[in-house]
Amino acid sequence: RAPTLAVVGATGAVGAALLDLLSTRRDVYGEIRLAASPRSAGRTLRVRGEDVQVAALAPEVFDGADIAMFAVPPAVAARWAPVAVTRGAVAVDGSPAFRAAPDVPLIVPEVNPGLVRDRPRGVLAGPGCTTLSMIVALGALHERYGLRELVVASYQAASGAGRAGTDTLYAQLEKVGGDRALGHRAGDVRGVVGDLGPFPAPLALNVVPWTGDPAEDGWGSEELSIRDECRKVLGLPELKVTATCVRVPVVTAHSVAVHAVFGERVHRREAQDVLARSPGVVLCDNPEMLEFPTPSDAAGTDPTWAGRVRRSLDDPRALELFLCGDNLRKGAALNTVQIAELVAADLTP
Ligand code: 2RA
Repeated sequence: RAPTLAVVGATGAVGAALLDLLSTRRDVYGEIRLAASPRSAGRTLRVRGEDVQVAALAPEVFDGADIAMFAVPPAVAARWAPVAVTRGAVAVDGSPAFRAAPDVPLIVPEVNPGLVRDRPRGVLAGPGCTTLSMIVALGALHERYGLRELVVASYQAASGAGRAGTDTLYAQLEKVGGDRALGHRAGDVRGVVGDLGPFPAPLALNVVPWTGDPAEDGWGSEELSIRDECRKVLGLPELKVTATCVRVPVVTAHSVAVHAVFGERVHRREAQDVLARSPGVVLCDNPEMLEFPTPSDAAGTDPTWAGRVRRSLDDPRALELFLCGDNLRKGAALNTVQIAELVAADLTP
């Protein structure tokens, strides 16, 4: 019997991407059920070309389900994933709720697919969208050269902060649009954008060197998460990772500038070949023709886009590169769908 899938959080932005992916990828499921908060229950959504009514999230949603996908805030996942497991499903969670738990594997199917079979709590997690914007390309380079150290700066899109982030960016852009007097004096943009939404400073006509919550010693939580997640996914608990997270006025698709140090000498052409041959990565690296990845070209697409590949001038073991990936697709929905497909294959005799 093909596995039964329950999708929890079907009505959010990531949920919409999930349903799109479930409708366009190879169909490995029998029944697909949709569930959401009581506020969104009762709506009808289209999946695999059929209308499916969204049920209110309740324990019975998981009865007979083999796999439960969660695209919900961490508190909801923390409460309901164990319920799904108790009712017999494997829970696949895209939220931060279980990422750091030592008994929950952190899966990126292109990098560590074998770990889906090891699920002591019945829960599998995927990393955050910023890690997912770079880890497929970095995993491929690690396999060839042996990664020793990462120094990264993110350029994170507004949609990473949810619908409130996107709404705030559009509202601010409307307020500053067309005013050529703006952006020349300290504080003039701040004076006109009004509501900052989820951001600590204006995002229109600006960049903001902060995402996540305050952590110790001046670090932001997202910067620490990137370090933890890269270490866990790559199986390198001692990997040196330094991240600086920056929000930019882009709607969708995160970008990351990477300085990666390896255990042996790297070669630009070979590194480009490694990236070009890696499933899930598209090499776009022809700077002479002004061809490189940009977030507006990566939005709405599935792969990690890799470009600006250079061997560091002062260290023959280090590469510089620029990566872009859609934070709602590979950064959230696609990774969850890929994990669930691996589980489906594992459950299907
Ligand atoms: C963001 N929370 O703020 C996301 C990253 N994980 O972009």
